[in-house]
Amino acid sequence: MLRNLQACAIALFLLIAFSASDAEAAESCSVEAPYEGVSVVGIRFPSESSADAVREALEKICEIRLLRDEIPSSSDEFVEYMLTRAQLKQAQKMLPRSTFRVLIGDLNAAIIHESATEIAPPAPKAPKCTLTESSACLTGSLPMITPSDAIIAGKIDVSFYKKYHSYEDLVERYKLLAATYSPYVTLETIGESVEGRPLHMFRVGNTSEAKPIRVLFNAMQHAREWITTMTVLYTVERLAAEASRSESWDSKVQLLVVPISNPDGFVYTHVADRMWRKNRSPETRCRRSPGRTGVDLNRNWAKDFSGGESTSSDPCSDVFTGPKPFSEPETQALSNLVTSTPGLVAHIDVHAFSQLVLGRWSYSDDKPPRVKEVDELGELLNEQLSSGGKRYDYARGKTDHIYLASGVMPDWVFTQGVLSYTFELRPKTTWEGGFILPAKQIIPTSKEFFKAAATVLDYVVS
Ligand code: 0X9
Ligand code: ZN
Repeated sequence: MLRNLQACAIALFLLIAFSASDAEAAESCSVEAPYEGVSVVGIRFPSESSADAVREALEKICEIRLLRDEIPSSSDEFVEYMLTRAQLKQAQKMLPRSTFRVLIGDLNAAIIHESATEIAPPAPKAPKCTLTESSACLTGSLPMITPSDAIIAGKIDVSFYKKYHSYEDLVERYKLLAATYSPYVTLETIGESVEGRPLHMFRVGNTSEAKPIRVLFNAMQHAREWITTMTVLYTVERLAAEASRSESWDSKVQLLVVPISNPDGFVYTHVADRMWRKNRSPETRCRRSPGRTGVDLNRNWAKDFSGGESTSSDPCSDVFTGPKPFSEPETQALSNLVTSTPGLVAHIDVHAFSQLVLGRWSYSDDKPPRVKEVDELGELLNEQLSSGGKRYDYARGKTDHIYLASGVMPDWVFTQGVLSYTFELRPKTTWEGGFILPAKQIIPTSKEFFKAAATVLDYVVS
């Protein structure tokens, strides 16, 4: 009843606001980088029809842009939009104050602040390292780790993790790590991105087992989720530093880590649009806004491909599935890796944000096979992630914390007999920055992830 009344009130508001807003409607605008004057706003709709009306009114000013694809069926949730100044003004006119909340007042300022929170001293230029010239490379003045110290102390130089890095700096670090911790760590290439960048993979663990157990982590299918790469890289580095001096290193488990699953998208977030999510496939063009062309890699997998949950066949959409399952070289490389890796038993697809461990199916609320095992490990991982003082939650489906999604990686990996999870790292809410996590949180986030990583490795052995 109350909801109906609210819906009527909004409809009335809209009628009045529409006539008053012709001037704004004429104003041309788009929600695009560098996001000057853009806010992130959560709107609670009393009913689906009021949601449609509000969306329509905002679209008159500019194409509406969701922060991420979350159109909840239960209207109790806030749907989060990136709104231009004109759209925000319009929303303020149309909606009762209690139905919307400004979560990030100035997205552009948040992006600037993200990198500025930790000012690292300028690093001396690293010598160019290649995998084959490890010792020559390591004699130069290195900005990052002093390898022998790290090995002896079993510690890592964390200064690298005080800020986010460019693609080139990360690759430099990969090479340095592989050279430093050889033969415990090797760096391989599992394929190429649309734009021809190598898809790097670490193999961590120098096992002499004929049939080792293997675990796979991959990060950054979504380009804007910068924390994910920093976190898995920290984990490789710490595991290598600690395990390379331990007798028990030559164990039964080998860890495979793909730190950047979407390198083109990642580079694009640095040079053009910090909020970019998809890959950079030019194949199926977004005609009305060519800059938004790309495929959501985490909708391009074969399980329930193009199903009804959080997908779109519109190439402009952030959840565009692509033309067919595995149409993208990035998902082809990752899926080939899964099918061609003997002994693979567990997998984590690392994302941000919401502080969640997502087990079970993503595309449906049905219980998956092995549900007891899935939940048992999921809860354990969640406990470890939560041990750093931030609460994570283990989510079992739609009713729990996040929307369902079709065609995602962990669902397909699970069909290959591998226990598979999505992690959504810090922060918990958009209000805390959402995808824009201040750099000073890289190390704490990485530390809690490291604990969860160690737990998976223990779990699969026992
Ligand atoms: O939309 C996605 O692909 C994931 N969220 S993100 O903000 N990192 O983009 C969530 C996938 C949903 N998975 C499950 N419900 N298990
Ligand atoms: Zn993601």
